[in-house]
Amino acid sequence: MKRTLIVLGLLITLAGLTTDARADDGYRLWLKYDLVSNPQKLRDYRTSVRGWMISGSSRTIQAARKELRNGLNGLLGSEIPEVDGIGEGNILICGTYRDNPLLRGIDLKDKLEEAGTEGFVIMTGKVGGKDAIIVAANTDIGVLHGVFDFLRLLQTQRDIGDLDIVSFPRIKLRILDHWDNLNGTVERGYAGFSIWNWHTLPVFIKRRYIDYARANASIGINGTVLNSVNADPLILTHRYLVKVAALADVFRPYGIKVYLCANFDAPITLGKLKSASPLDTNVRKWWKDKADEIYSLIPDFGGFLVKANSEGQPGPSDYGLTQADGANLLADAVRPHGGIVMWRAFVYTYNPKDRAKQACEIFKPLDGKFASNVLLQIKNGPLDFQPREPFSPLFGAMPKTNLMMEFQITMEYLGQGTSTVFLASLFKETLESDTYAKGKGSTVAKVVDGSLDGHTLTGIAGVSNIGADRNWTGNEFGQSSWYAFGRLAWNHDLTSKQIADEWIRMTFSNDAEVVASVERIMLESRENVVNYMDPLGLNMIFGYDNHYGPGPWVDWSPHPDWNSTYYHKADSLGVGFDRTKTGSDAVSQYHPPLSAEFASLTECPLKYLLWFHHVPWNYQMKSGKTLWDDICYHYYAGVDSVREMQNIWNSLKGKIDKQEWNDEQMFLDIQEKEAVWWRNACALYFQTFSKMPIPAGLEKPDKTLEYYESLKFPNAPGTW
Ligand code: BDP
Repeated sequence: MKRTLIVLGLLITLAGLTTDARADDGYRLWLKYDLVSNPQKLRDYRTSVRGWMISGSSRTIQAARKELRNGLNGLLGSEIPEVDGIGEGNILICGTYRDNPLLRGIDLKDKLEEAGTEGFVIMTGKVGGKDAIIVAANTDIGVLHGVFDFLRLLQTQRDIGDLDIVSFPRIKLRILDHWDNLNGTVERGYAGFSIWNWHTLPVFIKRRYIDYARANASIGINGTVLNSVNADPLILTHRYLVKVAALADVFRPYGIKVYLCANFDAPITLGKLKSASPLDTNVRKWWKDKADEIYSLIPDFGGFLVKANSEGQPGPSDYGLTQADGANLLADAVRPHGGIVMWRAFVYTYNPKDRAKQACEIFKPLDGKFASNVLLQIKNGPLDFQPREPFSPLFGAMPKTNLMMEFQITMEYLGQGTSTVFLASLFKETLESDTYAKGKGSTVAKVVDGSLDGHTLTGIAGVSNIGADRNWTGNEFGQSSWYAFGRLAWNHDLTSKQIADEWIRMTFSNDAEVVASVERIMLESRENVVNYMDPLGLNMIFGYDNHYGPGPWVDWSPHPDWNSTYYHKADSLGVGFDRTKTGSDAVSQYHPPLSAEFASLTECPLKYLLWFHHVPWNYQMKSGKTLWDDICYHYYAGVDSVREMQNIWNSLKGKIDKQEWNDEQMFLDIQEKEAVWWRNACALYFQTFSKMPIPAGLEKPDKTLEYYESLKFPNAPGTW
């Protein structure tokens, strides 16, 4: 009896240990490959995939082989053999047309033509008279993308009985921009230090670099900019380039090219030249030599990303030259090697009238002046990654220029690392906006994918939210926005709901209740944060420097356009920025009929009301409420919805991995407190102008405005 008890005790302890050991820390991202939970599906999959084969021997095919082995064995719960023939059938056959003779018996010509260089075909069919599933592509990287997509079908428990998929990217360059500094910190990073360890490179290759490449390849990302836009010129020294080459080598099999942010003054700081002027022949030679050096180390180097004449960065304006002159200087240097330049449109100097107009004023006259290997990289809104902005009017204003999108995945202005916000809704809102550049239907997506103006060099970038935290993004939900960025870059027709559904199934569970509940949290999350931070088109009312928390009162900056008061313009009459003809006239940067719609107080979409109009506090809204009451209700609804997110999450206890559930519960707790902080601080601050009471029935702020104004966060992450 005693022995039985001891054994029992031991078993219980072991079980406890095993459970703990299995607690998920989020490192595996959406590539978990845990056993398929639905028994019927598991049986189907085991019947359809009795074995698998993949042809070719490149490093890319080796990576795909490894992924298949781990993926299938994990998902199907037993070793699925790699075979060398079709045997009795029900084999998964992967490869290029060129490398796999078995595929030549099937008519794949049209499908493969559609798939292009990075896409793939997945179909069920007969090979040698036997049932098979085929993952075919024109290139090895296409095969790898197809393998990831096939595994996704199993991970999300789709039916694989009758597959007929052709998938290809709509946008050519799908890039993550890291704002990582060489000292290991990350500008606006909320998930710990940089994942690049520059000190131990080029020799030490962290497992994480490979997993980074796998994750990106699984969603079709094909480029990475390794360093911050506020670029340290040192990255271009030989010492660092060797390290960059080591990373490029890790990423190459996964179809990911490396790019670097270049500092425009590098010829001065590194080359000891007197000037960095594009007109100076020594400067031109310096960049050409530098490009030659880079390409000798990294033959497939992608090119440069440049922030010039913005927030203290050097640039061509220092020499009285245009942004195009600057971009073309670097473009000339990389052109012989097939490289490109992504030149940022985030350029502004202090403008007392309206900073939101500047990018258009600077760049529109330069349409047609950029070299063919330059892309102009434009932030989604005219200002700066706010929780909500209308799309930048540059999309639709420069038909002769390659225009690329820049989104921010790291949530500098959207609750940073502590909030749960699924950004697909924000990305989709911008991409689906109609510019009317060539009449109705001229969406931003069509500008970016090149179809509107016939461009083939197209691109989309997302400022990364990845850091050294074990789960990559700090808050695990941050992974969903990284995932969404890649999926939309590949196919912007996917809906936010489809993407959320995939991510939840791969990350948490295929259980119907979990999927539906988490989907609700995710799909509403962006609007919730807008409501308690920046309702009705308010923007830029953040804490100074760190951009953490509310700071509508900030009015002391030496840069007047870094003050919140510059943007909300609250006074005794009302609130909001008049961008109509009576104000800055930014509305006229949009095409009709949008310009007229935005300019009209009654027609302007409510979500942009205070972006375009200075509206009286007692203005009667369509809802029947005064503007003041409406603002208050939005702030309060924002807090209520975070509480609702908490309720939904709490209802999932026991249905999601314990550690993942606990972590999110704590993050939601922080978010609820932050939402209340935002609501109270903003309501009290704007009340000093409106002089109107917070509507009856709403809980009153429990602290004073002075209290909120006194809060300081000197060590908040990501501080500049
Ligand atoms: C702002 C960030 C700043 C970046 C800048 C940029 O606060 O850290 O350097 O954007 O995009 O939003 O260059």
